[in-house]
Amino acid sequence: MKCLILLLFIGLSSAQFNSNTRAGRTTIVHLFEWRWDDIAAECERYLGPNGFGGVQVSPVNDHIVLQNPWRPWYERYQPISYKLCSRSGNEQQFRNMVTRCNNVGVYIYVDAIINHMCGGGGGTGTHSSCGSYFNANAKDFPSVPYSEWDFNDAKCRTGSGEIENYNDAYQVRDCRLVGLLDLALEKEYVRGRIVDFMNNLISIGVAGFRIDAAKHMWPGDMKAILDRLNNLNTSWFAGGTRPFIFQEVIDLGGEGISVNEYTGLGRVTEFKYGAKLGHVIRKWDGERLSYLRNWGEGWGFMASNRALVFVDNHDNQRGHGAGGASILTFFDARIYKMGVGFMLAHPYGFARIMSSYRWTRNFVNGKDVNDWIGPPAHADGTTKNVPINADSTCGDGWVCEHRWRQIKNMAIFRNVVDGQAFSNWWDNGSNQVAFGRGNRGFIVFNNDDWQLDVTLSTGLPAGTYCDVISGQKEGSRCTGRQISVASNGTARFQISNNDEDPFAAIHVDARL
Ligand code: QV4
Ligand code: CA
Repeated sequence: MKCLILLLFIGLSSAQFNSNTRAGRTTIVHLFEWRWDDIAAECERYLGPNGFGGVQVSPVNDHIVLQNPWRPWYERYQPISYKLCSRSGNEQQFRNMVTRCNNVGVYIYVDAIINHMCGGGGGTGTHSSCGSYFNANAKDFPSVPYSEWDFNDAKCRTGSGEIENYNDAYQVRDCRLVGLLDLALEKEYVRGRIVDFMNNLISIGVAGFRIDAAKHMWPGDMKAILDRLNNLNTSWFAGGTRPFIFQEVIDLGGEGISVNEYTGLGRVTEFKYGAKLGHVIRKWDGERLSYLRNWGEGWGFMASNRALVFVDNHDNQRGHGAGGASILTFFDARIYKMGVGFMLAHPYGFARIMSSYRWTRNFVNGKDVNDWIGPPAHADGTTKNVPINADSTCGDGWVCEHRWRQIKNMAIFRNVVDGQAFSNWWDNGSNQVAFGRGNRGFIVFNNDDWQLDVTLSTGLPAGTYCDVISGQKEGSRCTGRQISVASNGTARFQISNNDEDPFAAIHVDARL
């Protein structure tokens, strides 16, 4: 009996840490600001066939529409109600997307904005994506409905009503984050509205949630909400499946709030990961790739089975949030591909790939004053569709990092080596490193300023393999370099520091 209770407890408590992705699918991709119709098509034509596990979508609910600056991406982080009409499409389009993606085994993860509503200066009127009336000054959101009693201002004890000191946990949870009207999450009524919103999404078929601004909510309030979420829709998921939860908590160390307060509730974003990896690959502060030997917990990160990892996200790729200038993004494509390649080859954490749109940066005193620019849009503010070019890249300003050959192939690599141990590490004491994943895959990086030419133990069975970075296996031929693994498992690698991509990766599904 004791055993049974213990088993039940482990079963229940581990559930929300599980990504719910289909067996053999190990990554999700953030299709930032994509329209629902485009995501549905992408699931069917690209993500499903290439083994992606799911999509993090931009906020799904009714949000403010801002005109100064013109239609910034961040308007979607200012909820007006929990109706499902957003800049990405209406409710019917959202439902259609969830069904079509689920049907090809690519699951949907919703960015849930439950800490706050719009900014206190958001004015009054019907300038919301659903056209809902609201009055931000009076804290009146009749489409939920919320009224002034549902907000925190009385509890907040700073002079400005804003978070002024991140070392004071009370301010961080009870005051306004950049002026956003802060919800009183200890109120049963408020919890109920949020639970209804999230359970509605679960009934539609989503597989989990990114919890925005989790640091700004008391863990106890969050737990009360998360405990009331329903199991996933059994049209697609096994009975009793809990929603996957990953919480946005930025903890680079040295603040009043630690990720440890949240790791019991679900996974947590590991922001040290991208910040440190950026330093290593840029070779800043004396960092070098050889130091990655004990990457993961050895670097002071949270436990691997609690971490949601990413090289960049929609905030820190444009200087919002945390991480600073070290963050690797598509703007530095060559080193970005190495960073994402490293993340996808390495077993630490559950990995999310970023997929962005391009904007023109304009640095004034070190800050990009164009950090607000919204997605590619028509003159009336409607988001543009994502056109696919003949070479399978995207047009109209959509970057589609997930379609870059090297990144797509490394997402497949991660699936192929899933469950295999980190093995056969090698380094030259500088910036040339290699490691394997059991007997399923092997990767080699040359981030030094000279040639790499070395024979290494790969752990792989003998054979001729196609490097999935310089090319890929197509039918029985290889469009990139070929690597032969001898019967003792060794292979010679030669990677020039001038190669277009100075790394190589082989795995058992790319054997010729
Ligand atoms: C401004 C002033 C305030 C003033 C207010 C008056 O700065 O001092 O009180 O006007 O109304 C936008 C503007 C911001 C403006 C605010 C309210 O940029 O200047 O305040 O709106 O009108 C995104 C953007 C924010 C944006 C917000 C809401 O990054 O710039 O604010 O959306 O539109 C911390 C948190 C972390 C957070 C990170 C960015 O711990 O949780 O900052 N990350 C998440 C999301 C992020 C989002 C939010 C949280 C808020 O990933 O994208 O912020 O939902 O580290
Ligand atoms: Ca709060």
